[in-house]
Amino acid sequence: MGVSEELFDRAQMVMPGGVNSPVRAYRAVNMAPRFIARADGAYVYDEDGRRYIDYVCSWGPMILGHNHPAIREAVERAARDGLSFGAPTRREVEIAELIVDCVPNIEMVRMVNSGTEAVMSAIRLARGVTGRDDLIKFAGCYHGHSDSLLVNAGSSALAGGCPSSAGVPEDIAKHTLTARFNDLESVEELFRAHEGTVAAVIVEPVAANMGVVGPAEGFLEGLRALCDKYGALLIFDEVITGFRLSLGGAQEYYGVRADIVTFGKIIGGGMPVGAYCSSRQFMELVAPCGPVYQAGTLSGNPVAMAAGLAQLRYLRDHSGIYEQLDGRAARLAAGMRASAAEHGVPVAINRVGSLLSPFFVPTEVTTFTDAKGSDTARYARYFANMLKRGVALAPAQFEAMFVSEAHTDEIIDETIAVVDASFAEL
Ligand code: KE4
Repeated sequence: MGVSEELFDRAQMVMPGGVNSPVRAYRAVNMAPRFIARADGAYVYDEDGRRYIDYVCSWGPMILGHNHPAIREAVERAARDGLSFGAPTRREVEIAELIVDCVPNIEMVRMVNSGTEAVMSAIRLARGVTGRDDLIKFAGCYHGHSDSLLVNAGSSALAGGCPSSAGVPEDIAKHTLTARFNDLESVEELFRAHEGTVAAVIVEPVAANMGVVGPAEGFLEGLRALCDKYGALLIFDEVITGFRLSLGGAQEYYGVRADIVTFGKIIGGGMPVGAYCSSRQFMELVAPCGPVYQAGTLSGNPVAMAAGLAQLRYLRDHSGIYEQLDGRAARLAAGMRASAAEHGVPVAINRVGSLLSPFFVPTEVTTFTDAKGSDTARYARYFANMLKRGVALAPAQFEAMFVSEAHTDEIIDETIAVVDASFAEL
């Protein structure tokens, strides 16, 4: 029995599933989770001292790798001046100005403490702006755990068998309408059936919570057109894609403008931060300026802002990183495909920028239906093969691999070799 197993036994006595977020429990891969003691660069180290090349990257925030000196030093400096004041601070202004400078089509930012809170608030804003109640989301997309969004959700809600959570009143769930990702007709059907009642369409511009599934040609543009036609707002949930696909996120990457954009993960540099952003016209409906209420004790926390600022400033000042990450992820994907072909493993490797995921199916994966056809038992075996060889992946099929700046060419090559050995054993 290792230390992780001992800690897991204790954890399950005092925390649901022994974790503070379901996916970490490793239930989809049928093994005790690794308890991580520390991380540095591209590596995490478990409580037994084992080192893993990490492709979870805290589910996206660690785009520069772990323990980056610029971020660590910024946090240390900020912490020395106090942890939380419940008052406005300089760094909140600076990070809001930076986000407005980098991200197209937004004029104001409200900081919150998680992606869930950002999306929950964005939905409330859209309902406040339009005076409408209904929301269109896509089956298999995940937008955090607020009630309106736990309907046909992806990520661990899907993997854990509860894509529409218990505890969400029907009176709330009925306002969430579900369309099919990459199927514009399914969206227009809902608009026609709910004429004048849809406040917003919310989409992950790149679905990354069903595994990675990119938008079909014209899909995002089509959503923009349908929202304009039916008077609804388009919300891009960029909690994953924000500052990952490009400095300007998916709006810049695809050239499609959303009305409200949510962020999380990367903008916190590893600390708990989310944000929702829009035009001045819309954001000035948010308290204390207007009737849409939203608040938070630790929103804009000075230490969290220091971490986020350090990371976003680095990305702004090293914007060549996006081409670099794209190239490394492309090489990794190519290596995985070559190995799969050599070993006769039926797998589709989807990639968008530095996001990628394998689906163990013989066909391509361009829809949620395709993704759900993946052999999740084979994914579990693949996961275990990789873990025992020192590579830590998402412990569930319906997630993404995240490539960071710390994943050097040598580490990518090492990963490809481990993939090859793992595929050979599948
Ligand atoms: P958080 O509340 O977990 O910070 O963000 C929710 C969220 C919102 N929108 C998108 C597109 C997201 O991917 C997420 C959270 N992502 C998951 C990973 N699939 C977080 C990991 C977890 O749930 O533990």
